Amino acid sequence: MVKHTATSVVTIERFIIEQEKLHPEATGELSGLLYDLALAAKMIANKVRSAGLADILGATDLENVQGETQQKLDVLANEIIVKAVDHGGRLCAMASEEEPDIIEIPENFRCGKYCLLFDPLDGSSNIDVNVPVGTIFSVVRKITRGSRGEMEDMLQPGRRQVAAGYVIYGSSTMLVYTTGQGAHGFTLDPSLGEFLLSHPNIRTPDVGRYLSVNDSYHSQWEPPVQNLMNYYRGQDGNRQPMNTRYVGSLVADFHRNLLGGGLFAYPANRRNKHGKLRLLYEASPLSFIVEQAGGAATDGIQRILDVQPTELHQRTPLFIGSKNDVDAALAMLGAQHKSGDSLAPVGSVGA
Ligand code: P6P
Repeated sequence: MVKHTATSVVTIERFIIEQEKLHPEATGELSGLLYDLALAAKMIANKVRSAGLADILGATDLENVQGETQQKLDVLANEIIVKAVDHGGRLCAMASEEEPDIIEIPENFRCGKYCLLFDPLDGSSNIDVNVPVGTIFSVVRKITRGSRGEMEDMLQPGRRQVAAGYVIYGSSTMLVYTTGQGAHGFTLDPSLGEFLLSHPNIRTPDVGRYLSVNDSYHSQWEPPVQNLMNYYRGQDGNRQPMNTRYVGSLVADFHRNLLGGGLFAYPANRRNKHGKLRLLYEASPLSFIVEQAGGAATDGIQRILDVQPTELHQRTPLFIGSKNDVDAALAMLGAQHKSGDSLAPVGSVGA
């Protein structure tokens, strides 16, 4: 494998081609899909950057499957991704946070062997106040017979992913992805319109500096979760206190912690009994990336990548980031689950 450093000028397209060479059996379909996703990211970045100027700020009167008012940029980002990938012949179906059901490939387009699941614009409630937002995507192979994708193809555990990535539209636009050969970051050079390799082989520190959690739910967490957060804050004397950093935009919080070391937690609480974040197109892809960077991710009971999905938009509790800190979550929450005590299982997964 060619070892790249951040100083070599490598476009994402060239990097994808070199990665493809690591798989002699590769047909180039996955590479083509990744190119299309990089193009979609550039198009969404353009819209996000100009959102303050054009009349696309603010909510539409549409509601998405989550019952949330759709931000206009959400709608645009969803359309951009679908139109960028639906005709390339690499996909047999798609699923989006913004659409209730599977997105079929139009009859007049050829179907391929992959399924794409994505959150087109995560954190969209932050759009109007200029807080970084992000796109998250996950790619799995079709496992059912026939040419068109089915729900069974979508409901695969995260360990079956063949690729995962996110785009953060922040002070710069970055795309981070993995195909199982490490996690690699590319920064968009707006003057070239190219994603250039800036963070080859990302490694996340074993011990986190930052704790990203919404403390306003503290009273709604089960006691083991409260104890875990006190541990992270050094209140029980067993750990150097972590600094709290919480943007309220998953991709922004995750990205900072990936590079600097940290733990992002969205536990189940009385308001979100199964957590708030989505398994298939938020927790699973970010878990694939963090494990490729030496980190870990759990729902409090098991590895996120081992969770067997049952519904397209199911939610999951999420503890993700530096390995030692995720191990602490498993030790303190998994024990509660193993003891079978009366508390509701913290990592219980459901719709
Ligand atoms: P809360 C944004 O709405 C989002 O889906 C994630 O991006 C973010 O991490 C989380 O919700 C924030 O949720 O309940 O802390 O506002």
